Amino acid sequence: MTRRRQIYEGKAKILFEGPEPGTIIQFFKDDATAFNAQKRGTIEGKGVLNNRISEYLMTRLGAIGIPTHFIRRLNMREQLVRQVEIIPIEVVVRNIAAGQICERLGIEEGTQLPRSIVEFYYKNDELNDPLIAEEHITAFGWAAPPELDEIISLTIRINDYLCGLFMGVGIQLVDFKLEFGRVWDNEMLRILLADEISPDNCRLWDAKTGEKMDKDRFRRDLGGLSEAYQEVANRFGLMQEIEEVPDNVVDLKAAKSKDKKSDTTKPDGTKPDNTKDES
Ligand code: ADP
Ligand code: AIR
Ligand code: ASP
Repeated sequence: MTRRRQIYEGKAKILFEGPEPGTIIQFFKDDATAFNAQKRGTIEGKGVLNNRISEYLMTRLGAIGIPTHFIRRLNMREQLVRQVEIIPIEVVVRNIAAGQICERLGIEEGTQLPRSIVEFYYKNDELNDPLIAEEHITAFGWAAPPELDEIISLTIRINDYLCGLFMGVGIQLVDFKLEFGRVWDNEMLRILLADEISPDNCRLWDAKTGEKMDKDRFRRDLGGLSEAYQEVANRFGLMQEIEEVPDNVVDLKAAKSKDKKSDTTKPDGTKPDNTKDES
């Protein structure tokens, strides 16, 4: 297999040039970071799970008319997406108080918010992704006013739909982070939902027990990381096909049995002979 050109390596994913102009490949790593990468670790099998969970959620959102960057999943760790110009804003929706809002406003974790709250953070690791107002976004030209209106209206629709989708499988969608980007379509500038939607950027609580099923298990050293991500996939009926893949590709079985075999899938486009490739 030919090696592909790497465009970017982030904390959780690597981006490669895609097969056609205007496309890129997202490779999902097992690396986990928190608190602006001050805390680092790995969650075995996370890349495989997030690739599949994000595919599922983006596809469901696409089906209700949300424009997304997702094209198709290529294999266990990679998906093909449309390349966008990322708008440097992290859009956070909060339904229940958790994380930063509790510290900032002195609200007890788990408090139902009077209504869903949309917040914006400037996507800038050096500045620690500061909370910003809509005014900053338009004044500094990070997004034009009509783009911001579109982002907010898409975000509200995404939240309504995902709350119901998660509740249907016994999970409360506490909060989550979205990223959007621009593409040119027939000389029209459009906004697409980009990046990923997975337990890395959502807070997900079991509706019955309140158990955390997301990256807070890593942030707060709660253990059971792979198991929590697997349970999210399992609730959506996505685990069976993941488990059917040979052990050495996914390493989920090893993670389950606490066997520390490493994942042999390579991010440079080369793969072991027995990798299941669905492209
Ligand atoms: P980070 O950059 O915060 O460390 P990741 O490791 O997840 O995060 O890297 C993925 C990067 O790819 C992010 O910076 C994200 O903004 C960017 N990205 C996501 N989707 C697209 C897309 N469709 N086109 C271009 N860039 C994208
Ligand atoms: N998030 C924000 N920046 C990066 C991520 N992943 C997500 C968190 C959480 C929500 O946004 O995963 O679901 C709110 O995070 P916080 O830290 O602002 O409370
Ligand atoms: N800020 C994000 C988190 O806490 C990711 C990171 O900073 O690395 O999850």
